Amino acid sequence: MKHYLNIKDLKNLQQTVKEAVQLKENELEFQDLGKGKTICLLFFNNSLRTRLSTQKAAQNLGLNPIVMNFGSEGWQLEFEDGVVMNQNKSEHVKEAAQVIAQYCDIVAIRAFASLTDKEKDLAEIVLSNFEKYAGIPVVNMESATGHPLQALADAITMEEFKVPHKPKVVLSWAPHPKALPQAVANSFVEMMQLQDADFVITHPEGYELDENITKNSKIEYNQEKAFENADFVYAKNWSNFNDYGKVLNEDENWMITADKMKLTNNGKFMHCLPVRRNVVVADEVIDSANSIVIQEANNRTYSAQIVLKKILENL
Ligand code: AN0
Ligand code: CP
Repeated sequence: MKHYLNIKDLKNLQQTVKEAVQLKENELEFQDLGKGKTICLLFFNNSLRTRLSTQKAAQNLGLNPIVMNFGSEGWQLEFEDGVVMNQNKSEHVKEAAQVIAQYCDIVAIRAFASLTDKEKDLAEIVLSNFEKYAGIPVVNMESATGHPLQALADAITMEEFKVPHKPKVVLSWAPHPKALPQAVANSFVEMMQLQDADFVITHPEGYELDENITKNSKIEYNQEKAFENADFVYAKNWSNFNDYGKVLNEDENWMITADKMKLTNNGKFMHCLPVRRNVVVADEVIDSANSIVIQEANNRTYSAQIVLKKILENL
């Protein structure tokens, strides 16, 4: 594998999930693979899990990680061609990407959606420019439109908690006071489309995700109906895609509660974290034995590690 920008960059999701579960049993098995090699992790936004688990994954493979909080400590980058750079942007991505590529063998980038400029977000200006100018493998640590390391960790987690029948999996919108990106939901949808499952997306009317991503995935506007017999409930807020970046509905009624979880088939509760308690999910749900959010976060290490392993094997 050259780049990991989208879950579809994996040749075979099911096979990769199995490999990750195996890797987890002996995480230091490939310690020599990354020896003498470096990965730069560039963060244009905050992070807890991605930052720590990707470093851990790199170290498990013998890779040397260099982490930079680009958003707060780097020069502000210009991404447009041919502009007169007499405003607040100090450096063009053309130079920055080429320079960074001299210091490392792989570059991993977190650059959230602006949620103000839909066209630029859909064009993935940060990731695509680094891909164009760096000339080394690029890993997506949550971009404007996707979070494929999270979706792979989610797939690994569902494999570990699998049920003895075709699972019913529900992606449920949940309320949030701030406008959040669609990235996590997008990648979860794309991952579920590669699984043998009864997959349902539920959200208030008007909160449709990008049709180019949801395609013909089932949408059920009645949240309680969607929850019936679910084996996994994956909660996530996202801001409006059509009225781009807007919070149109803070409907508290969409919070994941114990009463709603009672409608499921003893369903497991999942969330990528960070999560706002008693806004997105009630304490009694996230604190219940059916909540697997901590195990899910642990799998971020093995999701990153299997991805970095595949990239290193191809260097
Ligand atoms: C981010 C998001 O919703 O995309 C990151 C999630 C992994 N969440 C927040 O900013 C709270
Ligand atoms: N789930 C996730 O990506 O968490 P962080 O934003 O803390 O990295």
